[in-house]
Amino acid sequence: MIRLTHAPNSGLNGSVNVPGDKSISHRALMFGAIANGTTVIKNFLTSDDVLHTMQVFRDLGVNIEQNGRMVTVYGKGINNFSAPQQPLDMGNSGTSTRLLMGLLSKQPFDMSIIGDDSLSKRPMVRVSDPLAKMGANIQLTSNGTLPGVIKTNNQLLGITYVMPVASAQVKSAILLAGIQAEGETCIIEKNPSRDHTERMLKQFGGKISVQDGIIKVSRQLSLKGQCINVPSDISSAAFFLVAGLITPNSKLTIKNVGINPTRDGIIKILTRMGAKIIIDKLDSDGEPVADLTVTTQELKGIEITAEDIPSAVDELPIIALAATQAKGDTIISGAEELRVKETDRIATVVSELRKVGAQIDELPDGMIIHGGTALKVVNDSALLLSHGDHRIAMMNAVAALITTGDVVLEGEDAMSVSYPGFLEDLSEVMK
Ligand code: SPQ
Repeated sequence: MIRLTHAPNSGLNGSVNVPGDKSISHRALMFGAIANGTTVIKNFLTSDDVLHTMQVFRDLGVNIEQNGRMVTVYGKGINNFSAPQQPLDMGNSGTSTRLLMGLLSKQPFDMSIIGDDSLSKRPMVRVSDPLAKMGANIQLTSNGTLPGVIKTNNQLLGITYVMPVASAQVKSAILLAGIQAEGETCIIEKNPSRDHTERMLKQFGGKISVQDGIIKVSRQLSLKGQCINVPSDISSAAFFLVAGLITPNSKLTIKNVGINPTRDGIIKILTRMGAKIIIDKLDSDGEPVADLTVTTQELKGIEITAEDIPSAVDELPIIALAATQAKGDTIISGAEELRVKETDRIATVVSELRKVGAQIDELPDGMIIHGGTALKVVNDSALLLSHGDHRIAMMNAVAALITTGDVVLEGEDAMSVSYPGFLEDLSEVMK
């Protein structure tokens, strides 16, 4: 439990290097492990989720060296893993679980998979079902959740799969099985989700075709180790973008942020809300990157609908906080996926922001945020909860910056899932 800090009258100022991208760090480990030869990953995110993926590969016999944010993976090729001696522990990480179900769906031994309480409530059938159609055998609980077992399997067949929900994790699981399958695997996406897996497969020398929402891969087992520069995580940068916009007298630059067009919904949404974000593009050899600068600005309420969601899905909690400070109402719809994240993020955003006076109505698939509310604790002090969810913990810390009255946060440890050191970085820009 910690007491959260209010922003000083001089605002938030300076520049921030947020840590490496979580989605890309997971994938760099995965491709590094199944490639032949050495992969060097720079600006690797050393957060709890990604360290769980790293431990899984060590349990499978892959040699991985870590020196701070530099990681070296000695790839074995996909057919040379060793049977793990204990269950593969995914911790809190949906990305590890779902992508690894696909990647490990054709191995000559059984693997038990477990996760923490939150992960053990999240839906996994969305991945095990299409993988079963390809020939995989993944056993889950009767609720379709972890714990599970990825059973021994020696054959996968390509499928054509129309994505029922926009999900990079489902898409990536099928692609990672598809590169081991006989025949072609074809995925049809109506609303594009983040494409880091597709980009990284190419970077490792793989073949993939992506056109008009149709993604095709076939069997390819000779990927080559690479050097991967991980950009800073736009989902972590989002907290500073919003903090800089809503805290009086602020000017913040967030350095070297990944601005992949399938991830940059936060920039587009805040721009539609009236924010001027200076985007200074930088040279890069992989994913596009830029320095982003914001100053305190007036925002206006907007409508955020289903097609906006995939590229900003993890940023909706902090966008909801920004909307409490905008002029007019913000309506978020088509965001029912938020209900199956680390927490039900519609319920947890509404419950926590209401404690500091925000006016929010909960909808089945989103929320209506009534803007222009000066945040203040409702009684003498507010006890905000992270509910064990990193993004809710950080949203609470940013809300506290502009809240009148004492704000205490329970469960701040959750931040280490994606951003260890968040509170330290925040206090640096308050000096
Ligand atoms: O890994 P996890 O727990 O699912 O993490 C979250 C997050 O907030 O960091 C979601 F709760 O990010 C997902 C994201 O929501 C990471 C991800 C990826 O790396 O492929 C894709 C998104 O999930 P989905 O279900 O839309 O595919």
